[in-house]
Amino acid sequence: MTDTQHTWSAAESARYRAAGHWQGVTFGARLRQGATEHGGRVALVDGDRRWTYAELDSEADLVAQGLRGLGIGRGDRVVVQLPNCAEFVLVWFALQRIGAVPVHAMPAHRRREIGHLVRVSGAVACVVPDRHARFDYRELMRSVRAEHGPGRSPRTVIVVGDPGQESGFVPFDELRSAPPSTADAPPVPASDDGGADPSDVALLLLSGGTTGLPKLIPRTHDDYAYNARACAEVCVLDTETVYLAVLPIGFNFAFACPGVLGTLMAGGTVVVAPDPSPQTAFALIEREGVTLTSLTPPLVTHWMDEAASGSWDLGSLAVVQVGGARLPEEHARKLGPALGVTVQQVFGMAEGLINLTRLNDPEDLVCATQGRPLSPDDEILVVDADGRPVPDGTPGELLTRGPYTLRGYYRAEEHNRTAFTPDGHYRTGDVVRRLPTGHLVVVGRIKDQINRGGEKIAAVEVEEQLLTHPAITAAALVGVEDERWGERTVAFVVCSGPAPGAREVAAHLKERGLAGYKTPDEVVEVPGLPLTAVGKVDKAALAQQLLRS
Ligand code: OOB
Repeated sequence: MTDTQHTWSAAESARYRAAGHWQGVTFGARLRQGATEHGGRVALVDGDRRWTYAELDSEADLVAQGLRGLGIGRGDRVVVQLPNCAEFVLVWFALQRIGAVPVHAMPAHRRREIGHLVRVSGAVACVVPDRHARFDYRELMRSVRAEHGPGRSPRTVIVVGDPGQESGFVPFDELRSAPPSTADAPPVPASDDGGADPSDVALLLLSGGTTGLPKLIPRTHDDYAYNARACAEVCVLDTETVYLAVLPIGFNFAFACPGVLGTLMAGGTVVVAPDPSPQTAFALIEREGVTLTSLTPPLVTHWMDEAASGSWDLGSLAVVQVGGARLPEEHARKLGPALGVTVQQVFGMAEGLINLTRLNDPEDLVCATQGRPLSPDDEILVVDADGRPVPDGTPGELLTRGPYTLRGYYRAEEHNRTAFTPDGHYRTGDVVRRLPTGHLVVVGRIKDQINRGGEKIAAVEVEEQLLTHPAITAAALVGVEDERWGERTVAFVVCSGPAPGAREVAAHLKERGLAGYKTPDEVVEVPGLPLTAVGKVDKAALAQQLLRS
């Protein structure tokens, strides 16, 4: 790759290898090993469809052949925007098999986010469903390509289902039936990973972001496999593990903490849930004997309510992980007894660092903290506004560095200058307290991001879009406490004419191509935005104003 890549120093890399964290094996090669070790075991379940490890491996070969036929190869980026379905996993491993790089998009993303991902990553292809949740992804891809002009980028759109008539749109199923090789086109030499190096970028994750649009996070084979394997060890996964993917699989939490990858690396079974409702999930738990799953806090209350109906047998479920946003302590205390499970809090980030409570931690630590770092080599600093370490128990910003935490965002030179300390610590923007046990309590944040039940919203991004409305002359997006979401979004707007209502604002942002979850829950017109002493918008004062009204 020609881009400047910020990565670990040679000394650090040597240390992580010597410690056994980095094992020097690509994901493509790991799948091959899995087929040898666990060949006949069930790896993946989606509805009535099942794949053993051997079948997953040969399916990845087939799809990989089709991808090569489309001219996709080592190092090429491919945006994967699929709901929870087996094809996500199949195409992900097929891309690994040819050394290509999946870019994890979310099903909720729309024209603005996908256009941005395609542009920044330089993606040659996108993988989408035909329709999902009453939304036509082929339309979305048509508008992304139209915006990108004559190059029609991305070149290829792979559609799970019916691709329609558009040129450049190909059905996923066709990839599996690539024509047999001929004398003119000899078979590509068999390879487990298209010649990828374990220190190469294996995938690009999305950051929740605090600036204009999501940043891309490069994760290497070495670092991401360690992430998944170490989480699998903490959760004591083995060949008997059955993991239910309820949250979107593109989300790091559900994919590798330990999620899909950790389960497959342990020889267990991954079951994908088509939606996160407790009814769908509980039926799958009963049918498949699910042992582990992961949730965000807003789902926890729904699950407890449904479990109270007493009509489900959740006996197989042993551990429920909760993360992505702060879990209220009282919910943490109720969840274990309500579902008959061990609860694990997970405070992680796509950038790397994962903290988890351990399965044998005392109840108070499990319920009142967000866990402790995954790796003995995670370096943790809690610092004051001047960057000086604070004593345990005192809140400060969390900085971190370690064997699976990024050292630079992808193609974001300017942002990288401020997102890291000069010695390579990532500034998380989270305010935490560290206990003497090493457990962290998340008490707030300094980044201008709103966490709506685990979905991250960069205030600046929405504010910029609000300003494109003809009547809005100034805007500030503020997160306020909310029973259901933890936080909901309120847009304070200053207007030059009649103020648009929440509905009109929603329609405007949709028209601009913004994902629906970024639409403000409430719009409040104000005569002007209050400023702090240094002239920044005083968001704390705005939040206060709302509490008083
Ligand atoms: C996970 O990843 P992201 O990248 O969507 O969001 C990271 C941010 C953190 O910096 C923090 O602000 C917040 O989400 N967060 C939590 C939390 N878990 C994440 N805040 C309070 N309590 C928690 N338990 O959200 C993520 C990635 C991997 C595993 C779990 C979550």
